[in-house]
Amino acid sequence: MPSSQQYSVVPRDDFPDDLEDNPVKAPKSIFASILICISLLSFGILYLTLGAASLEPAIKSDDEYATAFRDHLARAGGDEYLLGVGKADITGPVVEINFMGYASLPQIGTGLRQRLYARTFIVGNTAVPTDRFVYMVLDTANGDTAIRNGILEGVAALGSGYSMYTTSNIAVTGTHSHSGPGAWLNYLLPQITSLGFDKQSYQAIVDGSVLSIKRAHESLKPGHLSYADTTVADANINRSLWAYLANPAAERAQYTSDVDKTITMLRFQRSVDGKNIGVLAWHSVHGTSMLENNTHVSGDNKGVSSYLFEKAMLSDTSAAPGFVAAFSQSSVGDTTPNVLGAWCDDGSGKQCTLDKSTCNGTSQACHGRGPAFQKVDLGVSSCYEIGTRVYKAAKTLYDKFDSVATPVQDASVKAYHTFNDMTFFKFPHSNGSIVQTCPAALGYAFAGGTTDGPGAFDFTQSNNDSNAQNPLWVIVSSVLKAPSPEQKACQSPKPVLLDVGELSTPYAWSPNIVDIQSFRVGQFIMIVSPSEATTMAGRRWKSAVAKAAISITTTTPKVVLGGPANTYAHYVTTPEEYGIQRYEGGSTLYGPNELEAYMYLSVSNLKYLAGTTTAKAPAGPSPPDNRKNSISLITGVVYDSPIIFRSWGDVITEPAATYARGAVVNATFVGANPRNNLRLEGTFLAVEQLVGSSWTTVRDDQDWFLVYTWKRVDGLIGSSEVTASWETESYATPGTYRIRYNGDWKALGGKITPFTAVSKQFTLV
Ligand SMILES: *[C@@H]1O[C@H](CO)[C@@H](O)[C@H](O)[C@H]1NC(C)=O
Ligand SMILES: *[C@@H]1O[C@H](CO)[C@@H](O)[C@H](O)[C@H]1NC(C)=O
Ligand SMILES: *[C@@H]1O[C@H](CO)[C@@H](O)[C@H](O)[C@H]1NC(C)=O
Ligand SMILES: *[C@@H]1O[C@H](CO)[C@@H](O)[C@H](O)[C@H]1NC(C)=O
Ligand SMILES: *[C@@H]1O[C@H](CO)[C@@H](O)[C@H](O)[C@H]1NC(C)=O
Ligand SMILES: CC(=O)N[C@H]1CO[C@H](CO)[C@@H](O)[C@@H]1O
Repeated sequence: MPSSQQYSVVPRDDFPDDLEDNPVKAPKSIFASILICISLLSFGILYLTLGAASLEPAIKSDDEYATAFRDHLARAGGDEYLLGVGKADITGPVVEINFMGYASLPQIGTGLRQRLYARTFIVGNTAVPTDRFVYMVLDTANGDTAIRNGILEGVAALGSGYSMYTTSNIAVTGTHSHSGPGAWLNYLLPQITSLGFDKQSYQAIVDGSVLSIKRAHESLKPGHLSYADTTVADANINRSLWAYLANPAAERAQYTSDVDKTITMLRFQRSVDGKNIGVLAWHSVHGTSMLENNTHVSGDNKGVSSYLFEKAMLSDTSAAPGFVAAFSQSSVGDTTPNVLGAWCDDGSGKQCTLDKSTCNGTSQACHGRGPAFQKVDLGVSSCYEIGTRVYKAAKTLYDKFDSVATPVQDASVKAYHTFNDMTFFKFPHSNGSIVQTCPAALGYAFAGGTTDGPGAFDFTQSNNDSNAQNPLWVIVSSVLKAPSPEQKACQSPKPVLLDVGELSTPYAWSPNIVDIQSFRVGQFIMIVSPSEATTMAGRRWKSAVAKAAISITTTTPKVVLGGPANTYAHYVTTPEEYGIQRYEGGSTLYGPNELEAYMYLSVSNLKYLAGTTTAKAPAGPSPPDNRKNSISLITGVVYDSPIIFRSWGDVITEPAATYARGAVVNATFVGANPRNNLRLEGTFLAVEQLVGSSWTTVRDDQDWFLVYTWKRVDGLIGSSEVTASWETESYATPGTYRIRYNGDWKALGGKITPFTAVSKQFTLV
């Protein structure tokens, strides 16, 4: 069965033509005055017709919708842009590959809870075809140099119609999920726990990302943008309060919270009928709801927020088919979704210490607790809950958007990208002194980890035994060296544990050359950060840009920050937080002046976002491309055989005859390794419902509550089994169902053959 088309997760848009040949060319001033006139008129008519009490009438038909939209548009103003959205599957190998994020050697995939996606938003100037930008949100831990290079090559290969998409205007951000396959990264350090680089894992992300750009491009149509903010009180807390408290009291007093609780939403609305094609939102919360002992692939809490939003839009008259909702990561550095605080799992019943997050002197027993931590389900319930809280706040904002949003205006669509080498990079501090950043280095606090997990890349902690288990670590540890005196002084007061920026054997360990990039549409400015900014670092960075941007925008600038993007440059804290050297300070790679450097680079390059400019930012030095020379100790699939006395397509354990809603329906099949075929844009599992006399797919791999688990039965024979678990939802419809499993087995000679298996039917009451 199942070719990709059958399970296409992104309904193709209904109008594929690009409007480039037919741009809207009305002079702006005339357009604006007409808008104002219509605005006054239509408001009057609307007021008379509907009466003051029902200014936001319930909209029933598409025609009514379009009429209401035109009225709204007339009231709201705002310029017209070329807008497109696209979404595509980037789910890499879901088993036998180490997860990216916690850098925990035992955290190796065993299945799939939710497919991963690239969500792409294109904004263009209607009159100038080259003035565009492409903001991508990937369900991955971060953006990356290898991935970005692959995407740039893939887009170039799409042909001349795509020549306006370049290194300047493509931003690759990650949601910072910690529950997807790794082994796709450009630098050695994050490759260590994944045992190197895996071409399949890399290619899945690149191919899906390129497809999402293609879809976004094909959907380009004139439309309007507007933005609004809301807050979500209970979806994040600060996980490094001790460091945050080192920031000046007067500065902290300007803010009501020690984490950023804001959701900023940018709405994409097409002109033709006023339907919304997507929302791009920024919110700050770590993708660490799924715990370090979870081994099912998912998009973590941001994956849940997008899933719920897109699902709601399927039956919402305001949304066009193919609606894309992305939640881009923002000032994530010191945030955690474990909102009940960090507690000692040692029977003491105490909270971890504020300054060091330890219990009885060590960090091992200290764990953050999510809202549903009592469930002891590897974070699944807490993840769904945090994702739901953000979704609900975002949806509430969306529902009243017309009455609260600010239209984006001024036709300028601008982007720049430049590489900057942070190795002893000298620049003017805002206080007038010349200061510098340093080659990348990680401090001792890095090895201490966080309350969300005993530490990203925490391979040096504890003892020699765990190190000995990692063959790649054994290979590379011999080249470790002490930092140069210059580096030591530069990084002070950070004590250097891993001098990664001064290591290039066998190849670069961490980026010294980082991507500096920003986008602008009208007064809306996007800082694209390679590092995870802490709350206060993000605030300082955004306000420095907002202050400087007044000179280039025609109305008050609105600045957002998205990342980690384009490469993975760990964290950026304020200098005061850096002085405290908690995990985030220990992971601020380029020393105490890193934030100041980012602010300087963002502000000094703002000139490339000026509406009148045609100047391009200099390319800067090239970072190393390690795709070809990366180590890989990851073995491929050798062959599959069915379990003895069984065949492909056999069901080992059938579901029961009847289930009550809320129960878990399990079916176990003779399985094969899912790395044989990732089934991108397709599905491994499907729940089919009997409707009349035919079976209709009602759940597939994109659904949170349908879980795929793969288990090796016998390594020598090559046999395995797959369990489909449908955690039936309270909203599931009673009826007759069955479960389908789509697999692909590999023969000894390498030939891969698809097969399908179907369970017995069962009843859900
Ligand atoms: C997973 O890890 C958490 C701590 O982060 C722990 O409380 C929980 O018991 C673990 N679950 C299992 C099934 O090991
Ligand atoms: C704390 O450490 C001390 C000394 O190592 C030990 O005796 C005590 O049992 C520990 N307490 C808890 C709650 O683990
Ligand atoms: C400016 O700040 C830097 C970094 O904190 C510091 O080293 C320098 O002394 C300061 N210069 C002045 C003039 O205050
Ligand atoms: C690990 O370290 C312990 C002492 O810290 C030592 O006794 C042991 O021999 C070491 N093991 C290996 C494999 O080096
Ligand atoms: C269903 O399958 C999952 C995954 O293998 C397993 O963890 C769970 O215990 C099973 N539940 C039942 C009721 O058999
Ligand atoms: C606003 C907020 O949630 N602050 C939290 C920051 O972290 C400390 C320590 O975990 C909590 O006690 C605060 O409530």
